[in-house]
Amino acid sequence: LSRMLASEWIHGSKCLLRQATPSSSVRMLSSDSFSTPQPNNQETERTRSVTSFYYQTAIDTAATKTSVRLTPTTMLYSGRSSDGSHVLRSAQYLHKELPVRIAHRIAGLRGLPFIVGCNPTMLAIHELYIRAFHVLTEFPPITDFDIEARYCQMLRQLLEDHSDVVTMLAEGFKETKKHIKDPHMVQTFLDRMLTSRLALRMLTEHHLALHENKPNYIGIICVNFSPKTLIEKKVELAAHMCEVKYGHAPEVRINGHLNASFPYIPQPLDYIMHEVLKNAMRATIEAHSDSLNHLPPIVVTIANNDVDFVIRISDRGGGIRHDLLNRVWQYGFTGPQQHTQVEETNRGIFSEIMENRSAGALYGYGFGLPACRAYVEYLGGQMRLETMQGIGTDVYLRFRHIDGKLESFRI
Ligand code: ADP
Ligand code: K
Ligand code: MG
Repeated sequence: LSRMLASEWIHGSKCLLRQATPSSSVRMLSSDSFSTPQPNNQETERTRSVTSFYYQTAIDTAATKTSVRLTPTTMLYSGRSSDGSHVLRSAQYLHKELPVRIAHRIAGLRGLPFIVGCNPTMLAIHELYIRAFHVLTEFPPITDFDIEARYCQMLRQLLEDHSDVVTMLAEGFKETKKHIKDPHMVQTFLDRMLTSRLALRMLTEHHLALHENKPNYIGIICVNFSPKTLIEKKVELAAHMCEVKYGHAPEVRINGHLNASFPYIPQPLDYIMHEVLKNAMRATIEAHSDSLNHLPPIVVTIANNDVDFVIRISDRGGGIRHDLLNRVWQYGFTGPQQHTQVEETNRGIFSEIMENRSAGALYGYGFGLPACRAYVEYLGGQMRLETMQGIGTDVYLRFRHIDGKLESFRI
């Protein structure tokens, strides 16, 4: 119900809304903490339009403010105090900052072409953001630890409510693809949306993590982060997914600066490594479908220095064709599937539906490469891809140190 209300704040048109209300409303309602009674009389209608007007203005005002971005070192050094005052300060910063960033996202959503913005999934995302703006701005000033604890509770709920947003964006754009004339618009919108969401989640999770006393961590910053350990963990997960789908997975060898360790934020790297490894594994399997028992290994090399650290993922998955090389960086582009022996069994309409669903986990939305590049660049780094057609692909991920010789990124 409250999704309907908020959707109306977006477009102010009930008939449009009725058509557009998605069947997935259950998902939205499950975490609804402030549903509104059915508006069935004039009184409620009036209240509703007043509320709607108020939030629209509040959002517009917030959207004109610039966000205050922090360096990880600031987060690191403001992350300690014996009386816990740093926790209150951190919450006060978020209390001011989050609505501004959410308002920027809402402005971005509002700037989408009408036909895209009307898509039910896009409307649902729009509404999640308006609702987040509402809860965040309604929250009283954080003056003591009790209020701060309630604030954390609310943040946890928001993180949970927004956990599907990337999948929803992928679905929303897939559904509206045929109406989009300007692919550049999608690229810019999604780059901003995804990196801003990453930043919002990092800030929020950092604050929540300040309450935990996890060894070697200050908030979300690991003080002795080891790339090798993270890579090993991600290899295990990707190999498992690959085995579930194909019955086989290539071996992954890690070399280079295996003992490197330094302060870093593992969370975004976790996502990026996962996507790149999945791509390398899929390519390896598909290029060697006739010799699944002798798959060439994927080699991951780590190189660390006092400015940045580099991770190279080399596969022998046959490379990327010239005509696809630019398209692989487009959101929503997913390469043609080479049929493997494993997949060719059991075809038929039903098994194809099932397969697509499970495939979504390993690949399929075409978000992996572009999202990774947007994240890497947000983190002050670079993502490059070198491919040798007929042989394989090298992906280079370069990440700026947070305490290195050169200035770090800001979150
Ligand atoms: P998805 O994996 O969902 O298709 P991505 O953006 O991760 O989306 O990748 C887009 C396409 O780029 C893949 O479908 C595949 O065709 C191609 N690709 C990506 N990485 C590799 C690789 N290492 N080797 C060969 N092709 C690749
Ligand atoms: K892609
Ligand atoms: Mg992928």
